[in-house]
Amino acid sequence: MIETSVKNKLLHQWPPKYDKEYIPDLNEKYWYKDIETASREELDEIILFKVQKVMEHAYNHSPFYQRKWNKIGLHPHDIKSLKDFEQVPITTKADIRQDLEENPPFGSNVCVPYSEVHRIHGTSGTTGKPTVFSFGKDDWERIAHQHARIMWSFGMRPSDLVFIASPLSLYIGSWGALIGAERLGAKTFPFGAGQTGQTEKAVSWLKEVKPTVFYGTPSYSLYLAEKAKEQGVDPKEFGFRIMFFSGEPGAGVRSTKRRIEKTYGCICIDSGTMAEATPWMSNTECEHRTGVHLWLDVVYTEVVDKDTKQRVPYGGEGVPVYTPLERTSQPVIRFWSGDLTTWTDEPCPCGRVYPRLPKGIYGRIDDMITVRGVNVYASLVENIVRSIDGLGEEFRLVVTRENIMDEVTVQCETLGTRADGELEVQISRDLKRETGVNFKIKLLPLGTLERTQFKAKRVIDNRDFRS
Ligand code: 8LE
Repeated sequence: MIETSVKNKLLHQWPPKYDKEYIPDLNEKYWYKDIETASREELDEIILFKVQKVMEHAYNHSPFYQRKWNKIGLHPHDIKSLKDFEQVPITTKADIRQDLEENPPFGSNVCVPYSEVHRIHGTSGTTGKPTVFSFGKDDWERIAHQHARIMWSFGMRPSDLVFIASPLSLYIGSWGALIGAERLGAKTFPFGAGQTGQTEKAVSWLKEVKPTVFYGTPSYSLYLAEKAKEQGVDPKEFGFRIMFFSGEPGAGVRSTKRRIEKTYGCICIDSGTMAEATPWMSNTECEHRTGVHLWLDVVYTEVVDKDTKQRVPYGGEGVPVYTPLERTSQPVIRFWSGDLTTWTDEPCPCGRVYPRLPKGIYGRIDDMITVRGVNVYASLVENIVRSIDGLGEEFRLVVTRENIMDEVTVQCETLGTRADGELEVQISRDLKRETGVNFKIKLLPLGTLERTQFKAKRVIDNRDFRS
């Protein structure tokens, strides 16, 4: 079945109503060819229409945004171009947290009546008050639809069986992957992760059931591979065709991507924005894996300077700021991610109009360590550690301050196949070449560092800033 002229509809209808039964012809490359291969001008026209509508909706239904915008005399009617939109104030996690404190339990930004709330989710963070998310049913269906559409772009089809290997609780990642796969018509296996003994069980289930697609965190996939090998199973035996990831850097780090693809014999797809910006798959690689595409008609993503907050040109480095364009139940407008990336509008062989983050998201502003004036991200070290023969996958960066000098020790595990001295020299030389900084190296036996079944925390900052 072909749905005609979606582009035209998107310029006249908000929130958009999509055909619930539609899927493209099986050998069709695009879900909505007319949008995905539109010109940049046509895409911007759709984005502007949706930006205006979602702002109007927020202004009419969200006391949170009314307060925020009234304070500075901003009205959605003032936004006549995407350039105007760049002046709309940013919304931060702290703003949302404060609102939740003042308006418990759901905050003052839920724009549908309580009776229409369909799903409650939350952040899985361990510090502070968790953030609560309320999704209306229509939003939930639109999220599923957009995720299905994006999954199509990396080659998922209804004949696939998708193994979901991340926690099926508060974490919106697992649910977003699940409902997208269901909407696409694929079979799903919501296995979960995080319980004691679950990974060993995963190995035997995978051998039997043979899912064709995997979803989880990159750290977890490497841990699963380790567990499989311990049981004498080659991870290639699972038969994954596609493995897609969100939640942390890794799938966009060159050497990690290569390791995952080699270990499993699959293609490795990077994806993911933030829970608040759901549909979080709006940043996702296509089958060509040239970096995540920004599906701008789904979530309007801008990359802005971390200090001035002004948009950076293509080629520049900055912080992604997200505006989901179809959310009626809990819209967020220009949501600050705190992540770091670079973007480009150079074409991709897939032919889509969407710009890309060629290196994905490679760091967080608050996780970046500045060592003697040089900015160092865990993912940069990851890229080097995982490209060196003789090292395991796991590593840590431990930062200490001796007198007034910062020292960073890179701890990594050896496979025992090469002499320690030789490895130390290579690690230090490669790190120095990439970063210009001298690191201390500490080699540990395989299996020493703690593994995670979810998102890894690899930077340990032991500096005491009080003295
Ligand atoms: C580099 C996107 C989702 C639902 O999987 C998720 O992890 O959302 P959550 O829990 O709100 O965490 C968002 C943060 O995880 C981002 O700000 C970023 O720091 C990190 N993150 C998520 N996906 C990626 C990522 N970092 N690459 C990714 N693909």
